[in-house]
Amino acid sequence: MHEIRVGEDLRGKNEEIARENRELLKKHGVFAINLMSAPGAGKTSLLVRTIPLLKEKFAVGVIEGDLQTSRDAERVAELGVKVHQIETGGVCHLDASMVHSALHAFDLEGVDLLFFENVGNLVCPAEFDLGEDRRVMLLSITEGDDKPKKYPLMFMESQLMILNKIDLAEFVDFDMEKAIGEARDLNSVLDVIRISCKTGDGVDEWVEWIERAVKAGG
Ligand SMILES: Nc1nc2c(ncn2[C@@H]2O[C@H](COP(=O)(O)OP(=O)(O)O)[C@@H](O)[C@H]2O)c(=O)[nH]1
Ligand SMILES: [Mg+2]
Repeated sequence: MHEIRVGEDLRGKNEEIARENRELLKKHGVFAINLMSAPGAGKTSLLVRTIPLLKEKFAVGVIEGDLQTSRDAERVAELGVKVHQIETGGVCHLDASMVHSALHAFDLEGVDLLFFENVGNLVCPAEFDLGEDRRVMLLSITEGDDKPKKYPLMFMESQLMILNKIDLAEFVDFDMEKAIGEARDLNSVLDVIRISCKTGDGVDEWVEWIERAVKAGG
């Protein structure tokens, strides 16, 4: 009973700070995308592929969430965009207060498109609003086509599912139609884009999705 109450308090507090983040981002004209997936699905690879294309159109910033190490932040910083690292020290997701501190460390006037690379985990990140405008989840086809049913919240809470690593399709038994069908049973308006961060297939479609989302606003 006690544990449940603590959980609810934490979540209520998170909602409050997420609202503040959303207002802060709006005030500075920043559009924010929260990228979520299991570890290794390709979040950093997607950013590395996409940022050079986006840099022509947007002032891009990235908040990198990692359990430990700043390796991803270093990979992204090499692309010449603003990066802020959050090391969660073992916490399995980013939360609104971590992002709040990071937003204050950023010069938001110099940013108009901000990505949050969440900690690799298909469960906890979906429970924490960070104040983002869109939620995007990656499912790599090496993870199995049964994931939507096993981790429903992540699929319900996202606006876009990216099916990544499609270059490996001939080597893995991943039924794309089944995975998409089961994800849309959970979320009938979920957009889907098939991508390979290795070959670049589908990356243009993803950039167009971002442009449409930014135009539509938060
Ligand atoms: N074959 C293939 N490998 C990929 C693709 N995207 C990412 N990877 C590899 O998957 C591993 C994990 O990628 P990473 O971007 O670090 O995943 P993250 O943990 O979600 O940030 C790396 O070895 C990448 O090179 C892809 O589209 N195809
Ligand atoms: Mg990463």
